[in-house]
Amino acid sequence: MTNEAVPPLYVTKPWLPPLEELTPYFEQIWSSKILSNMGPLHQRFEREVAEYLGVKHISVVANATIALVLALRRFKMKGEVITTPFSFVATANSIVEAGLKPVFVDVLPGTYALDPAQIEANITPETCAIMPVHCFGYGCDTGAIDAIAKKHNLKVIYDAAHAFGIRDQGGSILRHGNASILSFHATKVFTTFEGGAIISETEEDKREVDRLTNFGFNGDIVDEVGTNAKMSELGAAVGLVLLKHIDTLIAERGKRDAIYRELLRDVPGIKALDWPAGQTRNYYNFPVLVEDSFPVRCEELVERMKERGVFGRRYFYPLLPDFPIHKDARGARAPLPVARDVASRIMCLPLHPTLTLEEQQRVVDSIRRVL
Ligand code: T4K
Repeated sequence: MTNEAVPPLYVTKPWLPPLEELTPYFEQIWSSKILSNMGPLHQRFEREVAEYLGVKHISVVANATIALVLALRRFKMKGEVITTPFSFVATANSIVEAGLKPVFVDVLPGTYALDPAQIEANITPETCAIMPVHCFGYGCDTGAIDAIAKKHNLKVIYDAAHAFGIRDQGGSILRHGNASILSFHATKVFTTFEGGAIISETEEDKREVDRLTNFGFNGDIVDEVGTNAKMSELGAAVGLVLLKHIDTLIAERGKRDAIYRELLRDVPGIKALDWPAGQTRNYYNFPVLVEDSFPVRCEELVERMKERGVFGRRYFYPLLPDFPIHKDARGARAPLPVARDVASRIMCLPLHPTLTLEEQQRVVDSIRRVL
Protein backbone atom coordinates (compact mmCIF):
# COMPACT_ATOMS: atom_id res chain seq x y z
CA MET A 1 0.00 0.00 0.00
CA THR A 2 1.25 3.50 -0.81
CA ASN A 3 1.77 5.97 2.00
CA GLU A 4 -0.54 8.81 0.92
CA ALA A 5 1.11 11.35 3.25
CA VAL A 6 4.31 11.61 1.19
CA PRO A 7 4.41 12.75 -2.42
CA PRO A 8 5.35 9.95 -4.81
CA LEU A 9 8.87 9.89 -6.23
CA TYR A 10 8.78 8.67 -9.80
CA VAL A 11 11.72 7.32 -11.75
CA THR A 12 11.95 10.62 -13.59
CA LYS A 13 10.37 14.05 -13.87
CA PRO A 14 10.77 16.22 -16.95
CA TRP A 15 12.37 19.63 -16.50
CA LEU A 16 10.52 22.42 -18.31
CA PRO A 17 11.90 25.89 -19.06
CA PRO A 18 10.14 29.05 -17.86
CA LEU A 19 7.11 29.43 -20.11
CA GLU A 20 8.13 32.94 -21.19
CA GLU A 21 11.20 31.51 -22.93
CA LEU A 22 8.83 29.74 -25.31
CA THR A 23 6.67 32.80 -25.95
CA PRO A 24 8.76 34.25 -28.83
CA TYR A 25 8.59 30.88 -30.60
CA PHE A 26 4.82 30.66 -30.07
CA GLU A 27 4.50 34.19 -31.44
CA GLN A 28 6.48 33.23 -34.53
CA ILE A 29 4.29 30.15 -35.09
CA TRP A 30 1.06 32.05 -34.45
CA SER A 31 2.08 34.77 -36.86
CA SER A 32 3.49 32.59 -39.65
CA LYS A 33 0.85 29.85 -39.33
CA ILE A 34 3.58 27.34 -40.20
CA LEU A 35 2.87 24.47 -37.81
CA SER A 36 4.58 21.54 -39.50
CA ASN A 37 6.10 20.05 -42.69
CA MET A 38 9.73 20.76 -41.87
CA GLY A 39 9.14 24.46 -41.28
CA PRO A 40 11.67 27.09 -40.18
CA LEU A 41 11.86 26.01 -36.53
CA HIS A 42 12.31 22.37 -37.53
CA GLN A 43 15.18 23.35 -39.80
CA ARG A 44 16.75 25.60 -37.20
CA PHE A 45 16.44 22.91 -34.53
CA GLU A 46 18.15 20.40 -36.82
CA ARG A 47 21.06 22.80 -37.35
CA GLU A 48 21.42 23.70 -33.67
CA VAL A 49 21.08 20.19 -32.27
CA ALA A 50 23.57 18.90 -34.87
CA GLU A 51 26.02 21.55 -33.77
CA TYR A 52 25.47 20.78 -30.08
CA LEU A 53 25.97 17.05 -30.62
CA GLY A 54 28.89 17.45 -33.02
CA VAL A 55 27.28 15.44 -35.83
CA LYS A 56 26.79 16.26 -39.49
CA HIS A 57 23.60 14.71 -40.81
CA ILE A 58 20.65 14.71 -38.45
CA SER A 59 16.93 14.33 -39.15
CA VAL A 60 14.60 15.21 -36.29
CA VAL A 61 11.43 13.13 -36.25
CA ALA A 62 8.29 12.32 -34.24
CA ASN A 63 9.81 9.72 -31.88
CA ALA A 64 12.69 7.26 -31.60
CA THR A 65 10.61 4.20 -32.46
CA ILE A 66 9.78 5.52 -35.91
CA ALA A 67 13.38 6.74 -36.18
CA LEU A 68 14.60 3.15 -35.74
CA VAL A 69 12.14 1.87 -38.35
CA LEU A 70 13.16 4.54 -40.87
CA ALA A 71 16.88 4.02 -40.26
CA LEU A 72 16.39 0.32 -41.06
CA ARG A 73 14.10 0.95 -44.01
CA ARG A 74 16.54 3.37 -45.62
CA PHE A 75 18.83 0.43 -46.49
CA LYS A 76 16.10 -1.72 -48.13
CA MET A 77 17.28 -4.88 -46.40
CA LYS A 78 15.81 -8.35 -46.07
CA GLY A 79 16.58 -10.94 -43.41
CA GLU A 80 17.76 -10.90 -39.82
CA VAL A 81 19.01 -8.16 -37.53
CA ILE A 82 21.17 -9.17 -34.57
CA THR A 83 20.16 -7.25 -31.47
CA THR A 84 20.15 -7.24 -27.69
CA PRO A 85 17.58 -8.94 -25.46
CA PHE A 86 18.16 -6.26 -22.78
CA SER A 87 16.40 -3.10 -23.94
CA PHE A 88 13.06 -1.33 -24.23
CA VAL A 89 10.57 -3.13 -26.44
CA ALA A 90 10.81 -0.44 -29.16
CA THR A 91 14.21 -1.84 -30.18
CA ALA A 92 12.93 -5.26 -31.27
CA ASN A 93 9.53 -3.95 -32.38
CA SER A 94 11.15 -1.57 -34.85
CA ILE A 95 12.95 -4.48 -36.52
CA VAL A 96 9.67 -6.34 -37.01
CA GLU A 97 7.92 -3.17 -38.14
CA ALA A 98 10.61 -2.70 -40.80
CA GLY A 99 9.82 -6.19 -42.16
CA LEU A 100 12.94 -7.81 -40.68
CA LYS A 101 13.56 -10.50 -38.06
CA PRO A 102 15.24 -9.83 -34.71
CA VAL A 103 17.88 -12.31 -33.52
CA PHE A 104 18.79 -12.09 -29.84
CA VAL A 105 22.35 -12.60 -28.60
CA ASP A 106 23.83 -12.03 -25.17
CA VAL A 107 25.33 -8.87 -23.70
CA LEU A 108 28.59 -8.13 -21.88
CA PRO A 109 28.77 -7.86 -18.10
CA GLY A 110 29.36 -4.28 -16.92
CA THR A 111 27.95 -2.27 -19.84
CA TYR A 112 25.14 -4.75 -20.63
CA ALA A 113 25.68 -3.88 -24.29
CA LEU A 114 25.86 -6.43 -27.12
CA ASP A 115 28.80 -8.81 -26.85
CA PRO A 116 30.81 -8.55 -30.12
CA ALA A 117 31.89 -12.23 -29.85
CA GLN A 118 28.24 -13.31 -29.61
CA ILE A 119 27.35 -11.15 -32.60
CA GLU A 120 30.04 -12.74 -34.74
CA ALA A 121 29.16 -16.28 -33.61
CA ASN A 122 25.54 -15.77 -34.71
CA ILE A 123 26.03 -14.26 -38.17
CA THR A 124 24.48 -16.36 -40.95
CA PRO A 125 23.82 -15.70 -44.65
CA GLU A 126 20.44 -14.31 -43.51
CA THR A 127 22.02 -11.57 -41.37
CA CYS A 128 21.72 -8.09 -42.88
CA ALA A 129 22.32 -5.76 -39.95
CA ILE A 130 23.21 -5.29 -36.29
CA MET A 131 21.19 -3.12 -33.91
CA PRO A 132 23.19 -2.53 -30.71
CA VAL A 133 21.83 -0.35 -27.88
CA HIS A 134 23.88 2.10 -25.81
CA CYS A 135 21.82 1.06 -22.80
CA PHE A 136 21.47 3.80 -20.12
CA GLY A 137 23.96 5.72 -22.29
CA TYR A 138 26.69 3.14 -21.54
CA GLY A 139 28.48 2.92 -24.85
CA CYS A 140 28.80 -0.33 -26.78
CA ASP A 141 32.15 -1.59 -27.99
CA THR A 142 31.69 0.42 -31.17
CA GLY A 143 35.19 -0.36 -32.49
CA ALA A 144 34.63 -4.12 -32.39
CA ILE A 145 31.04 -3.93 -33.68
CA ASP A 146 31.86 -1.64 -36.59
CA ALA A 147 34.80 -3.92 -37.52
CA ILE A 148 32.57 -7.03 -37.51
CA ALA A 149 30.03 -5.22 -39.68
CA LYS A 150 32.69 -4.22 -42.16
CA LYS A 151 34.12 -7.74 -42.33
CA HIS A 152 30.71 -9.33 -42.97
CA ASN A 153 29.25 -6.48 -45.04
CA LEU A 154 26.46 -5.71 -42.57
CA LYS A 155 24.75 -2.43 -41.71
CA VAL A 156 24.87 -1.12 -38.12
CA ILE A 157 22.03 0.95 -36.70
CA TYR A 158 22.79 2.04 -33.14
CA ASP A 159 19.80 2.48 -30.84
CA ALA A 160 21.22 5.48 -29.00
CA ALA A 161 17.85 6.49 -27.48
CA HIS A 162 19.59 6.97 -24.10
CA ALA A 163 22.84 8.47 -25.37
CA PHE A 164 22.12 12.17 -25.94
CA GLY A 165 25.37 14.12 -25.81
CA ILE A 166 27.65 11.18 -24.99
CA ARG A 167 31.14 11.46 -26.43
CA ASP A 168 33.92 8.93 -26.63
CA GLN A 169 37.57 9.64 -27.29
CA GLY A 170 36.96 10.40 -30.99
CA GLY A 171 33.90 12.66 -30.63
CA SER A 172 30.15 12.06 -30.51
CA ILE A 173 29.23 8.44 -29.89
CA LEU A 174 26.50 8.96 -32.49
CA ARG A 175 28.99 9.02 -35.36
CA HIS A 176 29.45 5.23 -35.35
CA GLY A 177 27.81 2.78 -37.74
CA ASN A 178 25.52 3.63 -40.65
CA ALA A 179 23.08 5.47 -38.38
CA SER A 180 22.29 6.19 -34.74
CA ILE A 181 18.94 7.15 -33.34
CA LEU A 182 18.06 9.34 -30.34
CA SER A 183 14.88 9.66 -28.27
CA PHE A 184 13.59 13.06 -27.15
CA HIS A 185 10.70 11.52 -25.17
CA ALA A 186 9.37 13.19 -22.02
CA THR A 187 11.36 10.76 -19.87
CA LYS A 188 14.72 11.44 -21.53
CA VAL A 189 17.65 13.71 -20.64
CA PHE A 190 16.73 16.02 -23.52
CA THR A 191 13.06 16.28 -24.51
CA THR A 192 10.78 17.77 -27.12
CA PHE A 193 7.80 16.08 -25.33
CA GLU A 194 7.69 13.39 -28.05
CA GLY A 195 10.51 13.28 -30.54
CA GLY A 196 13.60 11.60 -31.81
CA ALA A 197 16.37 11.87 -34.35
CA ILE A 198 18.28 9.85 -36.90
CA ILE A 199 21.96 10.62 -37.27
CA SER A 200 22.98 9.43 -40.73
CA GLU A 201 26.46 8.64 -41.91
CA THR A 202 26.13 10.42 -45.26
CA GLU A 203 24.20 13.29 -46.79
CA GLU A 204 22.52 10.86 -49.17
CA ASP A 205 21.35 8.69 -46.25
CA LYS A 206 19.84 11.78 -44.61
CA ARG A 207 18.06 12.74 -47.83
CA GLU A 208 16.54 9.26 -48.09
CA VAL A 209 15.51 9.24 -44.41
CA ASP A 210 13.89 12.67 -44.84
CA ARG A 211 12.00 11.38 -47.89
CA LEU A 212 10.66 8.37 -45.94
CA THR A 213 9.72 10.71 -43.08
CA ASN A 214 7.59 12.74 -45.49
CA PHE A 215 5.40 10.02 -47.10
CA GLY A 216 8.11 9.07 -49.62
CA PHE A 217 7.80 12.25 -51.69
CA ASN A 218 10.51 12.67 -54.28
CA GLY A 219 9.62 16.12 -55.54
CA ASP A 220 5.97 15.72 -56.56
CA ILE A 221 6.27 11.96 -57.06
CA VAL A 222 6.00 9.14 -54.52
CA ASP A 223 8.03 6.16 -55.69
CA GLU A 224 8.37 4.39 -52.35
CA VAL A 225 5.91 4.02 -49.49
CA GLY A 226 7.05 6.42 -46.79
CA THR A 227 5.29 7.43 -43.63
CA ASN A 228 4.55 10.60 -41.71
CA ALA A 229 7.20 10.91 -39.00
CA LYS A 230 7.59 14.68 -38.99
CA MET A 231 8.21 16.69 -35.84
CA SER A 232 5.88 19.67 -35.38
CA GLU A 233 7.08 23.24 -35.10
CA LEU A 234 6.03 23.20 -31.42
CA GLY A 235 8.31 20.22 -30.74
CA ALA A 236 11.17 22.00 -32.52
CA ALA A 237 10.53 25.16 -30.46
CA VAL A 238 10.74 23.18 -27.21
CA GLY A 239 13.97 21.60 -28.45
CA LEU A 240 15.51 24.99 -29.31
CA VAL A 241 14.76 26.32 -25.83
CA LEU A 242 15.91 23.16 -24.03
CA LEU A 243 19.23 23.24 -25.89
CA LYS A 244 20.06 26.45 -23.99
CA HIS A 245 19.68 24.59 -20.68
CA ILE A 246 20.94 21.12 -21.47
CA ASP A 247 24.48 21.51 -20.11
CA THR A 248 23.12 22.75 -16.76
CA LEU A 249 20.55 19.95 -16.67
CA ILE A 250 23.19 17.28 -17.26
CA ALA A 251 25.44 18.85 -14.62
CA GLU A 252 22.54 18.84 -12.11
CA ARG A 253 21.91 15.15 -12.85
CA GLY A 254 25.62 14.51 -12.33
CA LYS A 255 25.53 16.07 -8.83
CA ARG A 256 22.63 13.78 -7.87
CA ASP A 257 24.43 10.75 -9.29
CA ALA A 258 27.40 11.55 -7.03
CA ILE A 259 25.10 11.99 -4.00
CA TYR A 260 23.47 8.59 -4.61
CA ARG A 261 26.88 6.93 -4.80
CA GLU A 262 27.79 8.49 -1.48
CA LEU A 263 24.47 7.61 0.19
CA LEU A 264 24.61 4.02 -1.07
CA ARG A 265 28.21 3.43 -0.01
CA ASP A 266 27.25 1.69 3.21
CA VAL A 267 24.15 -0.07 1.91
CA PRO A 268 25.32 -3.67 1.52
CA GLY A 269 24.03 -5.61 -1.48
CA ILE A 270 23.10 -2.57 -3.60
CA LYS A 271 25.66 -1.82 -6.29
CA ALA A 272 25.62 1.29 -8.48
CA LEU A 273 26.81 0.54 -12.00
CA ASP A 274 30.29 1.76 -12.92
CA TRP A 275 30.66 3.99 -15.95
CA PRO A 276 32.73 2.64 -18.85
CA ALA A 277 36.10 4.38 -19.18
CA GLY A 278 36.73 6.85 -21.96
CA GLN A 279 33.21 8.24 -22.30
CA THR A 280 31.36 11.30 -21.06
CA ARG A 281 28.12 10.81 -19.15
CA ASN A 282 24.61 12.23 -19.39
CA TYR A 283 23.27 10.59 -16.18
CA TYR A 284 20.06 9.47 -17.89
CA ASN A 285 19.28 6.86 -15.24
CA PHE A 286 20.66 5.66 -11.94
CA PRO A 287 20.69 1.87 -12.35
CA VAL A 288 21.61 -0.32 -9.37
CA LEU A 289 22.11 -4.07 -9.08
CA VAL A 290 20.47 -5.95 -6.22
CA GLU A 291 23.13 -8.49 -5.26
CA ASP A 292 22.66 -11.95 -3.73
CA SER A 293 23.77 -10.60 -0.35
CA PHE A 294 20.74 -8.27 -0.20
CA PRO A 295 17.95 -9.84 1.91
CA VAL A 296 15.26 -9.72 -0.80
CA ARG A 297 15.26 -10.02 -4.58
CA CYS A 298 14.89 -7.06 -6.92
CA GLU A 299 11.17 -7.56 -7.58
CA GLU A 300 10.37 -7.55 -3.87
CA LEU A 301 12.59 -4.54 -3.20
CA VAL A 302 10.73 -2.56 -5.88
CA GLU A 303 7.40 -3.41 -4.20
CA ARG A 304 8.68 -2.58 -0.71
CA MET A 305 9.97 0.81 -1.93
CA LYS A 306 6.55 1.57 -3.42
CA GLU A 307 5.08 1.26 0.10
CA ARG A 308 7.17 4.38 0.85
CA GLY A 309 6.04 6.17 -2.31
CA VAL A 310 9.30 5.49 -4.18
CA PHE A 311 8.66 4.27 -7.72
CA GLY A 312 11.92 2.84 -9.02
CA ARG A 313 11.56 0.96 -12.29
CA ARG A 314 12.81 -2.40 -13.49
CA TYR A 315 14.38 -1.17 -16.71
CA PHE A 316 14.65 -3.64 -18.42
CA TYR A 317 12.53 -6.53 -17.29
CA PRO A 318 11.30 -8.78 -18.75
CA LEU A 319 13.86 -9.43 -21.46
CA LEU A 320 12.61 -8.74 -24.99
CA PRO A 321 12.59 -12.45 -25.99
CA ASP A 322 10.26 -13.13 -23.06
CA PHE A 323 7.52 -10.93 -24.52
CA PRO A 324 4.97 -13.09 -26.38
CA ILE A 325 5.54 -11.11 -29.60
CA HIS A 326 9.26 -11.94 -29.71
CA LYS A 327 9.34 -15.42 -28.15
CA ASP A 328 9.77 -17.23 -31.49
CA ALA A 329 12.69 -15.11 -32.70
CA ARG A 330 16.03 -16.81 -33.27
CA GLY A 331 18.01 -16.73 -30.01
CA ALA A 332 14.91 -16.14 -27.89
CA ARG A 333 15.23 -19.53 -26.18
CA ALA A 334 19.04 -19.40 -25.89
CA PRO A 335 20.39 -19.26 -22.32
CA LEU A 336 21.49 -15.55 -22.60
CA PRO A 337 23.03 -15.83 -19.11
CA VAL A 338 24.33 -12.27 -18.71
CA ALA A 339 21.12 -10.65 -19.96
CA ARG A 340 18.94 -12.90 -17.81
CA ASP A 341 21.02 -12.24 -14.75
CA VAL A 342 21.05 -8.45 -15.13
CA ALA A 343 17.32 -8.27 -15.95
CA SER A 344 16.54 -10.13 -12.74
CA ARG A 345 18.71 -7.83 -10.57
CA ILE A 346 18.56 -4.33 -11.99
CA MET A 347 16.38 -1.39 -11.11
CA CYS A 348 16.59 2.34 -11.80
CA LEU A 349 16.22 4.77 -8.89
CA PRO A 350 14.45 8.12 -9.34
CA LEU A 351 16.78 10.66 -10.96
CA HIS A 352 16.08 14.05 -12.50
CA PRO A 353 17.67 17.50 -12.38
CA THR A 354 15.55 18.93 -9.53
CA LEU A 355 15.47 15.90 -7.20
CA THR A 356 16.27 17.25 -3.71
CA LEU A 357 18.76 15.85 -1.21
CA GLU A 358 15.85 14.98 1.11
CA GLU A 359 14.19 13.07 -1.71
CA GLN A 360 17.39 11.17 -2.44
CA GLN A 361 17.66 10.33 1.27
CA ARG A 362 14.04 9.10 1.17
CA VAL A 363 14.90 6.83 -1.77
CA VAL A 364 17.90 5.36 0.03
CA ASP A 365 15.98 5.05 3.32
CA SER A 366 13.28 3.09 1.48
CA ILE A 367 16.01 0.60 0.51
CA ARG A 368 17.71 0.62 3.91
CA ARG A 369 14.52 -0.27 5.79
CA VAL A 370 14.42 -3.59 3.93
CA LEU A 371 17.82 -4.52 5.39
N1 T4K B 1 14.98 2.52 -27.69
C1 T4K B 1 15.19 2.48 -26.37
C2 T4K B 1 16.41 1.79 -25.86
C3 T4K B 1 14.28 3.10 -25.49
O1 T4K B 1 14.49 3.05 -24.16
C4 T4K B 1 13.16 3.76 -26.02
C5 T4K B 1 12.18 4.37 -25.14
C6 T4K B 1 13.00 3.78 -27.43
C7 T4K B 1 13.93 3.14 -28.22
C8 T4K B 1 11.83 4.46 -28.06
O2 T4K B 1 11.80 5.85 -27.78
P1 T4K B 1 10.48 6.72 -28.07
O3 T4K B 1 9.78 6.12 -29.28
O4 T4K B 1 9.63 6.66 -26.82
O5 T4K B 1 11.01 8.11 -28.36
C9 T4K B 1 9.30 5.08 -21.08
C10 T4K B 1 9.22 5.89 -22.36
O6 T4K B 1 7.89 5.99 -22.89
C11 T4K B 1 10.14 5.42 -23.42
O7 T4K B 1 10.40 6.54 -24.27
C12 T4K B 1 11.47 4.91 -22.87
N2 T4K B 1 12.34 4.37 -23.88
C13 T4K B 1 11.22 3.84 -21.83
C14 T4K B 1 12.52 3.32 -21.25
O8 T4K B 1 10.49 4.42 -20.78
P2 T4K B 1 7.55 4.09 -19.46
O9 T4K B 1 6.47 3.14 -19.71
O10 T4K B 1 8.55 3.74 -18.45
O11 T4K B 1 6.99 5.55 -19.15
P3 T4K B 1 6.08 6.06 -17.97
O12 T4K B 1 4.90 6.74 -18.58
O13 T4K B 1 5.82 4.99 -16.98
O14 T4K B 1 6.99 7.19 -17.32
C15 T4K B 1 7.92 6.95 -16.31
C16 T4K B 1 7.78 8.05 -15.27
O15 T4K B 1 8.13 9.30 -15.83
C17 T4K B 1 6.37 8.22 -14.73
O16 T4K B 1 6.22 7.42 -13.61
C18 T4K B 1 6.28 9.68 -14.40
C19 T4K B 1 7.29 10.34 -15.31
N3 T4K B 1 6.67 11.06 -16.43
C20 T4K B 1 6.40 10.40 -17.60
C21 T4K B 1 5.80 11.06 -18.64
C22 T4K B 1 5.47 10.33 -19.94
C23 T4K B 1 6.36 12.40 -16.28
O17 T4K B 1 6.59 12.98 -15.21
N4 T4K B 1 5.82 13.07 -17.34
C24 T4K B 1 5.51 12.46 -18.53
O18 T4K B 1 5.03 13.11 -19.47
O19 T4K B 1 8.22 4.25 -20.90
